[in-house]
Amino acid sequence: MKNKREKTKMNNPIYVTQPSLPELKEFIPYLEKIWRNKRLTNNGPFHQQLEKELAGFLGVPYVSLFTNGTLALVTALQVMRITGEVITTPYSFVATTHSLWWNNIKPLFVDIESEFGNLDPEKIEAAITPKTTAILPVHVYGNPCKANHIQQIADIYGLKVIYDAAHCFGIKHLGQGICNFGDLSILSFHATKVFNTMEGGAIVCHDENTKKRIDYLKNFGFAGETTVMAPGINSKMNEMQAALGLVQLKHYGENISKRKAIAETYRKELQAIKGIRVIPEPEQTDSNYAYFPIFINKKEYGISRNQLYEMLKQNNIFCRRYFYPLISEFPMYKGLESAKPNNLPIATKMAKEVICLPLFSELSIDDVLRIVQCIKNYNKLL
Ligand code: T4K
Repeated sequence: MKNKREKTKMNNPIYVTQPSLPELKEFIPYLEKIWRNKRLTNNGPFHQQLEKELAGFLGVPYVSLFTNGTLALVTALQVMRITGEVITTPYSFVATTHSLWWNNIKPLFVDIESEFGNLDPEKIEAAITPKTTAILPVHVYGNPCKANHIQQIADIYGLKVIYDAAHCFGIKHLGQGICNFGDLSILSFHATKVFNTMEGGAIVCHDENTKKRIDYLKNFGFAGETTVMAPGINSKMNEMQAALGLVQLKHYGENISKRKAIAETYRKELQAIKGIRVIPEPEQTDSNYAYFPIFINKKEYGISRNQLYEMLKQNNIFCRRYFYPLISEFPMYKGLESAKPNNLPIATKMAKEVICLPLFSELSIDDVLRIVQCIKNYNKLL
């Protein structure tokens, strides 16, 4: 018989994620420095240091920090002067398409491929119209898009490519930082991401002039004390966020190792369960193990995704159905021709089958096995 304490531990609530934080005492000296020099925001010393350190760490030329990933996306579209219509995926967090809405751009939803859930390059060309100016793909769950194929299409049609790389912190693909693909990439440093500054984000670009333009646009459009070059917005990262980022960066490697061990345990334990599909590990990629999505085939598994989701909840395991509903199903987009489910059969199916399992660096392997056991218990075929 388990004692009371062990039983309570067995039933601890487990959430889909939990932010990694350094020990408070490591952060305090940074706060003391901010208090001493009274530089709180507007490209302060920690902000400048983090931009440099991140560029080195991510293996990219330039990083511009933002207050969050959504404003980085909205600004990235303005940096490239994107207008008219943009090809994008419905299988993402709603901020991807909202960034188009905020720029008065019409989204053209294109279906995804079924292996990783990324925009399917084979379907892009058919969706291009004379008003199309860009492609906005997402490396969903941190699995790389077919970037070379997407670039080929963009080059033929003269389109810009802006990657929503919100899930991609630290990922290397084909021997380089993943944010080197396309014209621009955006990152998110939200609390739920593998690297967090509580809220935060960035645009990665390839040249100094573009970085200048980004930095003007995130600071009201100011290009000097009295010159305003465009109606920019205020989306600057502050010094506390930047300082936290500097401390977080020191612990990134150890956090990723723990995530990797968790992901490997899930992969090993779940592979034999009928009706559960796990995304394969992408080739030539150093992953960040940001998410662990599984896909439930009701017929083979025995119960539906929603039933499993509810049953896990009853066991105090709080998963998320990223990304259900599809963005194209939300009221502000569902009237669009490209949002019709028959245009998006694979995305519709994946959104119906997905559950993201808990994955964060402090999740114990015991808890992972508890989650796996629940999933096994509900499989009528076991
Ligand atoms: N593009 C993509 C592809 C994205 O996925 C996102 C954001 C963006 C763009 C926009 O980037 P940001 O503007 O956010 O930088 C979360 C996040 O809010 C969102 O950042 C993220 N994607 C999305 C996939 O997930 P929710 O609504 O699921 O978060 P929430 O608050 O329910 O948190 C999930 C669980 O995490 C909670 O059950 C408990 C835990 N949690 C959460 C927070 C915020 C904590 O333990 N502590 C916390 O502080 O959207």
